[in-house]
Amino acid sequence: MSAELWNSAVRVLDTNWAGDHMVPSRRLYPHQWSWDAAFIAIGLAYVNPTRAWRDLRSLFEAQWPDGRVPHIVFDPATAEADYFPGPAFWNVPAYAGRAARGSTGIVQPPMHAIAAWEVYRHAAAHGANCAQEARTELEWLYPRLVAQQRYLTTDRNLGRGGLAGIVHPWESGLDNSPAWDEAMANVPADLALLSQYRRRDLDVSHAAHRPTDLDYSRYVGLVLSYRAGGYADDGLLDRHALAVECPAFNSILASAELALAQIAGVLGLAAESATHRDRAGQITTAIVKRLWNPATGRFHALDVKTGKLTPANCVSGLLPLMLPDLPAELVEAIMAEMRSERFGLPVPSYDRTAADFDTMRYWRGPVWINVNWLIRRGLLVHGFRDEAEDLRAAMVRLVHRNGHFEYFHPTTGEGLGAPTFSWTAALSLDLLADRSVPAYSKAG
Ligand code: 9WN
Repeated sequence: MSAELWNSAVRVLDTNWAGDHMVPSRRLYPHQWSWDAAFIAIGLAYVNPTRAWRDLRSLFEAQWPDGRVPHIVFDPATAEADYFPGPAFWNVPAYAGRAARGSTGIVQPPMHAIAAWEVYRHAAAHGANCAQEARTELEWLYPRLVAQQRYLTTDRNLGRGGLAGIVHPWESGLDNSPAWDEAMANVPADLALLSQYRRRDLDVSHAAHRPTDLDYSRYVGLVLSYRAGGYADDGLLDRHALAVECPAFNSILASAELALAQIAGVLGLAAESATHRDRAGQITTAIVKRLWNPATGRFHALDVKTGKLTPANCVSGLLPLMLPDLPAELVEAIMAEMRSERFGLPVPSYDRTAADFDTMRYWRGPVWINVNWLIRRGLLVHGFRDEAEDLRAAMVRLVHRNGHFEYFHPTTGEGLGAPTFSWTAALSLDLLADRSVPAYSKAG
């Protein structure tokens, strides 16, 4: 089974390679996506580390002068009509020597320091040339990864509580999650926008799987609002209709600091390494202080505009398990939630018992491999080795039986969305290689 799965994963990654970057899927997502590139690099490290580094480099070459890493880097060879909203809609000005309309102006979860560290750790296995390449790439990436963290922890500290706020559901990577429903209800929905700007996702996927028109009109409106202010973050909270703090995004933000601590250590930057560890601790403390709800015993997203925690019980609330310094009773609470009938392994994107749990629709029920990969990492960080192994086996089975789909039906396992999806293939390689050593255990 594993050779077959391995080979099929490699084929997907070969098909989706576009010269200097990987597309998540040829038809549905024909550009480069930010957090996809990180998950993809983690898998490419086993079969083609040079491509893993190239993909990360292509993404960071599009980094903005303020440090933000755009959620999509547009491929100039792809027609405007092939993805909506495309380069003309975002209308990003030229920056740092790059042509105008080269990227979007929003971000995605900062998975890249974690990816860079994972690729570096594996490169040594490919011999001296790869080890040298890894060192060079790590040196190139390090200041850029630091700038990315600076942007998120400073310019995006919209709630002034030490966490990064996101201003569009697409920034979460968990786009259509019920976690945003309450906050999105306060965002004006202008359905007329969809006659002006036509959705293209519905041409290449099922309407029943994708966000509704009402959601999409809000997505489009939020981009127009951010764009109107030149994608500036000063005073954004007052003029923009959405600002939320997501437990998953911020857990990745803290984990990125831990990865940077490792990277700085390898680069001989001992003082910086200590600073990154401190920052990880500070973000962890802020996550607990701001996003934990003692009444529900769960982590929730915070609506920064209203100051209220949103009620939905989503997979994002389980991701603080990635944090090594999470207090033991909160680790236990997450584990109890995960083991309950509301979730289970592999973990669905939303509480299975919720009245609006939807087995098909984007981030409202189906299983995603990248999120489960992060959960497995959390299980390993806290020493839950048996469950980590169960989850690894469940993910491998799911992909082997159903294919390298974008996401999976949470009860039947049927593959849904794009059929040859890059991060599913890439993370399958990592899962098959089965590195069960926790990267950041409490013992260090
Ligand atoms: C919008 C590319 C991206 C992923 C996201 C996923 C989906 C885009 C969309 O696809 O988002 O960015 O059109 O729905 O939700 O996590 O990065 O694979």
